[in-house]
Amino acid sequence: MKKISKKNRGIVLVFVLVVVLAMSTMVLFFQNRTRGYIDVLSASSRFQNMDSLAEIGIEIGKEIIAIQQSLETSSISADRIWPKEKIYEAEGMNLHVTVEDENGKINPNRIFGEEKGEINGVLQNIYNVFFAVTGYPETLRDSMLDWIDEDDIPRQNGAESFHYRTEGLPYTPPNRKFYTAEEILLVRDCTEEIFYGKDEDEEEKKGLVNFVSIISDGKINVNRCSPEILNAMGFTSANVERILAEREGKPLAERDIMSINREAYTRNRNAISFKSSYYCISSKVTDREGREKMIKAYIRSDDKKTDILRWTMI
Ligand SMILES: [Ca+2]
Repeated sequence: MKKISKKNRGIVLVFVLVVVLAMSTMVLFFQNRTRGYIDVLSASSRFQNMDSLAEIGIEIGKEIIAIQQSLETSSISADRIWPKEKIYEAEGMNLHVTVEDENGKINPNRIFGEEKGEINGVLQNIYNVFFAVTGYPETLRDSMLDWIDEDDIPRQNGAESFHYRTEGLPYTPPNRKFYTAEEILLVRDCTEEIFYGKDEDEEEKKGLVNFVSIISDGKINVNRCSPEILNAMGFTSANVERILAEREGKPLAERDIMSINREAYTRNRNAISFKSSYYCISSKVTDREGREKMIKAYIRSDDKKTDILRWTMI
């Protein structure tokens, strides 16, 4: 069991106390009813109680973001490895909180501007080269863009409604931005193995979900993104090594990246940032019987405030 901060431990304890109280009151109230009725009720209350713990997980995630944001700029000893993961145990339930930096990823939604036909060419180029660098299928690369773009004309390696109908699928591309990352699983040639990656123990490929965001502002934070994305921007392997080594000590600023590779930086400048404000918090609760509840919240957080942009319960 990992250490829980005093504040979090307090929250969890108060929460557990409330639930235990509520449950014992219920049991007392219904003690004369049939056993089966009580079982049904306690099972449903168990689910509510899992929901509440999952919501606490989101609050813990927001706290992690705030602490990390201040630590990483003020302390040289800050742990700058992302994503952040915390595991807690309470009353036989397991709470697993993961915080991912959405500005460390490529957002295909942002390749398309607000105006009709408006394209962010710099981001599109990073996206295309990224697929080449990592070896994900070109058909998936183009089909994801066809999924978003408003026309029904397939790209060279893409797929529009005709393809999905021919495959006998009950859906066609919605021609709008991805609403959740998991929606990518519906796109032509996206398998679970591609999306989630293979087993890490076997040191196999990382999943696409680690590189693609659907919520960020389209800027990629060079202080947090993966080496594969830096490669896709045109930084050489030697450049990438230097960036990773330097950003471990302190966040890089524009002048630092300029001194590493001015040409690559200048070409991608419009898609690069040095700070993050978009995050995804996943909070998963597992009970003794192995039942799971998961909440995923997309967050925008800057020095002034933290807002939940979108929230899904799985
Ligand atoms: Ca389309």
